[in-house]
Amino acid sequence: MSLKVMLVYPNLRGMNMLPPAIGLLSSVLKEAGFTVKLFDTTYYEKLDDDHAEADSDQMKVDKLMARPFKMPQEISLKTTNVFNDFVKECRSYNPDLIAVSATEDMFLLGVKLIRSLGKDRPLTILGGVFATFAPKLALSYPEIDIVCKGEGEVALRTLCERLSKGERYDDIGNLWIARKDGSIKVNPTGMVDMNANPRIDMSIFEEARFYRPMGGRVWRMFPVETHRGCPYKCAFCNSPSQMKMYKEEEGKSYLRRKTFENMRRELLFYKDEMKAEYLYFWADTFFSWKKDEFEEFADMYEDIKLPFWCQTRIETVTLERFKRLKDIGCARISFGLEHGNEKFRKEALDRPVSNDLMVKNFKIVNEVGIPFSVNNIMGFPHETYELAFDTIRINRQIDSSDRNAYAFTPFAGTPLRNECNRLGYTKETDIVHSIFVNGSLLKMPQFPQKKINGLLKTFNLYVKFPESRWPDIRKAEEDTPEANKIFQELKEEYVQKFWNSSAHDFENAANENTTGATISS
Ligand code: B12
Repeated sequence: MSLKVMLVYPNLRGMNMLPPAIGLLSSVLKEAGFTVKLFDTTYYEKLDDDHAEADSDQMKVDKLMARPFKMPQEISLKTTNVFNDFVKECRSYNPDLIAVSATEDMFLLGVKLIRSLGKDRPLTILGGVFATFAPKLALSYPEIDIVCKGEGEVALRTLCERLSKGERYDDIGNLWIARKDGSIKVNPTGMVDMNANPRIDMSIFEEARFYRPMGGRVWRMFPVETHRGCPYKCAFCNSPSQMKMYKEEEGKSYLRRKTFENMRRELLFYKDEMKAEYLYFWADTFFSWKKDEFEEFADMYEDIKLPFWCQTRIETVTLERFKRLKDIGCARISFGLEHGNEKFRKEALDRPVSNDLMVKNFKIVNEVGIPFSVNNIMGFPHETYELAFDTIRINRQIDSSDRNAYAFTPFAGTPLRNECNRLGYTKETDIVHSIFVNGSLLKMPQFPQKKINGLLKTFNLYVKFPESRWPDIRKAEEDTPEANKIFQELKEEYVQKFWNSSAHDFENAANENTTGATISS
């Protein structure tokens, strides 16, 4: 009997893009001859009391951050208890190893799932961004036996090989192992060869996981890997810390890309075998290509002819590049703006770019005609209510098709998390969770949570309505029945004016040229 692994993906409902790590690790394990199954919590109607009936995509629509959409009727939610189901699945499958992939927000749900198995449970391993940046904290939970710091392809396969042969596994690179005496065996961190990886295993996911809303429609959509790493240094993001970690521990740059041959093989698989309607290039900064690489990518992609989404920094925009990007199928793009005050953005967030350049480059994207959304963050340490209005003001100068504002979240391993610890807003041992439900997590005297959450709620109204309406919008910031009534009225007016009008006709036209998603099984 081959070794059996239960991959676990604790996830929130409505967080629909499928996790590349799960698909990749499944392929790696199957290629080595192991048996793999997935337990994925995405389509549970209710997870636990922390998440209630939270649906992240629907929340975006409610806050005017994304267009309303209808998931195909065939996608039905599971109304059973997620913990009972997990116990049942584990009892019948009887795995030798439980392997959880989690972001920080989802870690505690993963812990609860393992806890539901009781004391007599299989060996467990945790990987992903939280495991990478808080390995000690993760191992302080008795539910976690092993943590994978950094990339897991080689580490997980080696662990399974050793387990299947009954050999010791406490010397495997990237793994941190909890010992019975409470100490931790730490092994050095190493990088994998991206080009030696197999293609992502799609057969492990249920069919419903292939559908995701984008621009008000639901598409059959798949994630594509081009690069790993990001050349920028944003203080709220984990990616710069990942670059730093590998530089310090391995002396190498984490910023790498797949060969174009490998990318093409993956693209053709999605197009021909998975019948993709849309692709999702998840690289942090799509334009972190070296000189002439984008042109090479564009030539390779040209005949794939599938619409795609990507994200990049506004500094990387040029008219010539973006015309080519549109020509080859870019149907939507996201940019992080994050904060509208130039000085604050540079000093507190380590994003040195001028407002003038941003506004100028956003105009280029409009000129080319690629619909785009702009990501903003509110509630940074040291930020104030007044400073947050600079973010609203700059968004008013940008003709984006959509925009969003999220609460700053102090993720472990980021420079701003260290600042939050220093200021006493967070402790080393805090784990961020329920961010979609709770909004801002920081209790800051100069910018109280209520004020941050009020601005997040009304952000799109402030950006799109004339300033003469701001006194009404201010009333809607509160969380009282009267304020919520005003908010609902303003929201209806917003939908009428800005979503039901002919604004961004090019986007509607682009959508009409494609077939909408349907589910066949
Ligand atoms: C694609 C992506 C998504 C996808 C898929 C998410 C997922 N869980 O995989 C979607 C769109 C759903 C998404 C959503 C969100 N994301 Co996101 N996302 C990314 C992105 C751009 C790439 C991740 C990725 O797929 N990489 C490719 C795979 C192959 O690598 P990997 O996931 O790192 O996995 C490797 C290792 O970590 C390890 N590993 C992973 N799992 C396991 C498990 C085991 C057992 C082992 C041994 C190893 C292992 O091996 C893998 C292969 O080397 C990263 C940024 C980045 N560059 O990492 C942000 C990132 C992960 N996202 C982030 C955030 C904040 C979010 C959201 C909260 C955003 C939001 N406000 O909506 C949600 C949370 C979703 C959730 N439920 O987990 C943060 C996480 C911060 C944190 N510390 O938790 C990141 C790091 C970006 C950032 N700004 O810093 N995201």
